[in-house]
Amino acid sequence: MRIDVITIFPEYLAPLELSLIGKARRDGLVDLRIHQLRDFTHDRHRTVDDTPLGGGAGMVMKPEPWAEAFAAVLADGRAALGEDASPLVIFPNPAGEPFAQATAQDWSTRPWLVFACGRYEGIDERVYEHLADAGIEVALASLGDYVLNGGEVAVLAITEAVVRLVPGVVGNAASLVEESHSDGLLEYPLYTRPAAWTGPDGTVREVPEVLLSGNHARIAAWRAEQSLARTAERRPDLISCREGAQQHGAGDAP
Ligand code: 6GU
Repeated sequence: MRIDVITIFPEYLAPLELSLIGKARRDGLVDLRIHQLRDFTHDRHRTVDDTPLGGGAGMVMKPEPWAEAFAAVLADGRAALGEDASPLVIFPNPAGEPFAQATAQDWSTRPWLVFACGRYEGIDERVYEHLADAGIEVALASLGDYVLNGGEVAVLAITEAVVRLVPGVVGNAASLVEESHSDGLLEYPLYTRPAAWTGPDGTVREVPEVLLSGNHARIAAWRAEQSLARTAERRPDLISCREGAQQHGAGDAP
């Protein structure tokens, strides 16, 4: 998979050298390239923003550097992946569609993602029109209902969620199956040794007996029940979502 990131703060993306994503890059599973948007300006101050037309607070990102950056990144990617290759261009944006595990699953199968990090109040609307008219698939993605200063932190989160699903990146693929959100529910509680733990306050806390029973059917049933109870408590919205999906025939027999 190839990933390009266009940003005015390349240093913000330094953590993509570390841990699982760093290893995936070194192993050749992900070709991740970071581009400085200011390299596509032509004035002495390397200007990427201007005041909003029509008035208003803050600044808006100018279209010209973005168009030049996309042209360069598209040419570079096509030289590597083939002239017919076309990326999914993702704009992290609090006004985007919610990014969720299903989105991560989808994007992990794409050969080429381009992240475009906006700053200030946003990017001139004509940049989106220009890409769509050029036949390029565009997505606006939001991490949740709050505002960050720019797209960079969202790119860190989205890239981590996507890249760990690329085959070969997580050593034990089974660990991706039972985690939170993989089946639309939150994960069940986890325990390890010791089976009876004496905490610093002297309280002895025991692991639920069923987990020591060796009865795999009972354990699976207990975990399913815990997942459901925990989801109902913390994320009732996910339960109504599942009921909606079932009513709409998602689980129906053929
Ligand atoms: Cl993707 N970007 C920004 N700037 N703020 C956000 C966000 C994204 N998701 C939630 N807040």
